[in-house]
Amino acid sequence: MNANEYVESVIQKVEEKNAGQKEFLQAVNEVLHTLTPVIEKEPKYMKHKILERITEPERQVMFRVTWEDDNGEIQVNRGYRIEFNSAIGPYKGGLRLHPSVNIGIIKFLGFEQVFKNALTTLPMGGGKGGSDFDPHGKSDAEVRRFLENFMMELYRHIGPNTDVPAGDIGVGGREIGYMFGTYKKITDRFEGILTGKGLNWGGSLIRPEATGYGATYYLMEMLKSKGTDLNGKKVALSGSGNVAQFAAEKVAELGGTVVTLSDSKGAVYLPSGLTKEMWNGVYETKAIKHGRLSEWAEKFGVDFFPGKNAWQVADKVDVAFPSATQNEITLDDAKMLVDKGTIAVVEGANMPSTLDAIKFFMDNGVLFGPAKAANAGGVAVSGLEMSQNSLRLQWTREEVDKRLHDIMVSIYNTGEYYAKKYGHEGDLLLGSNIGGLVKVADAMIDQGIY
Ligand code: NDP
Ligand code: 2IT
Repeated sequence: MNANEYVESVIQKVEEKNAGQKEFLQAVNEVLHTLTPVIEKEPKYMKHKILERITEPERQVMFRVTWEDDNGEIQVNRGYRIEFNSAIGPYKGGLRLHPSVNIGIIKFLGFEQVFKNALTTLPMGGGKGGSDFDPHGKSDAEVRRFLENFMMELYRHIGPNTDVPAGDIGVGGREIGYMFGTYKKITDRFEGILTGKGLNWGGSLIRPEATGYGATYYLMEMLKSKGTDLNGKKVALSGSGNVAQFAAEKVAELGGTVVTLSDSKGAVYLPSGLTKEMWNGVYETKAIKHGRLSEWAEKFGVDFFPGKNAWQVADKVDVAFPSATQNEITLDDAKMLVDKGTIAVVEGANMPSTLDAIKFFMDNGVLFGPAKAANAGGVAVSGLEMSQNSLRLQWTREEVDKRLHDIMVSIYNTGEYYAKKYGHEGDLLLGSNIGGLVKVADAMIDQGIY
């Protein structure tokens, strides 16, 4: 069997075993197809059945979460924790709370996380979890009661050297706090079982900012490779949550103009850019009050376009910076972005571009910064939070930001290096996938057959 046949045969087996898990199958297709050149040159990966092993989670936990809403009515949700791969360190990855969450979504996220975490240079395996609980419109007390019950099961599967969850969509500082408090109450142990903790109780400076800042640092490396930077560039951001907020802040700081933001209800267009005052308002509306972008738009006298996405509302886009959710850039969106002048796409969200959209960008010479490299800054600073917890120390803002910046440059260089080494110079998707694979696969081989 040659490398190509091997890759196709594994994809086929994964499709048979995981029928209906469309996001997971999409992620596997995207990654495995880029690995052919390394499989061809390194027969050990086929011999050790690395692709069969790396696409099968080590452990999958699914559980019932029962809680009481404010009317005293009993509600039932489903919880997940998928411990995907621990070859290079404890399972690490976020928890997502969104009504769309199902096994296929958590598996795609866990699979991506394995490669992403390997790229960070830090010793972290990959995992992901969450629930189909919808935080929108829930009171603070309902969110707390849900999370207490969620942690009553999750606590037995996690630990500072076993599995360390963090935030993702719908999980920020408030949620991490409720979960940490519950874990402590159950176990009587104060330990680093979650990252994204509050600064007074073991959190790291720069963790809230890390994904958005890190993706912007990565974007700067992409632009530098073409002899340019962010000055005068119009940047279309999607989402208005954690990643979008801090991407917006850093883009503006480095000379770019943030022309769009969005949420699940619609988008805003800001032809002259997001000001500092507007940014403060977004942070207050979304991060503190858990409100809607339309409320912010009304307050600041900005037009809100219901049902539209960020790509549709902007007239001109130099850089597209998807930071909301998966598959938010379809082929049609990609064509529209290229028509609007897009020269670079940097993925703040996980798998925001469909496979045909990615191909279209690459075929049209658009610089493409793939999610598992570009948005790895969040988990990287989570890794630094774990280091600080182990040392029982807290580093300064400057120290963490510098380490984050260095890690993002290293991730960019790894992608470039492997793309060139395997004959696809400039293809950061292929280079990053191969870079992540070789680290994890070699560790798996070293550790025997398991
Ligand atoms: P938040 O919950 O803070 O924000 C999510 C944003 O995306 C909100 O504006 C939300 O709108 C919007 N959104 C969510 N789902 C949809 C949907 N189905 N359609 C349209 N818009 C949607 O999450 P984060 O900012 O943390 O996460 C954003 C993305 O970044 C995700 O893909 C996540 O996996 C990824 N990521 C996050 C990291 C982190 O450290 N937080 C690290 C690396 C990647 P609304 O408010 O209306 O729901
Ligand atoms: O997708 C991601 O990398 C995250 N949601 C962050 C995970 C983490 O453990 O910080």
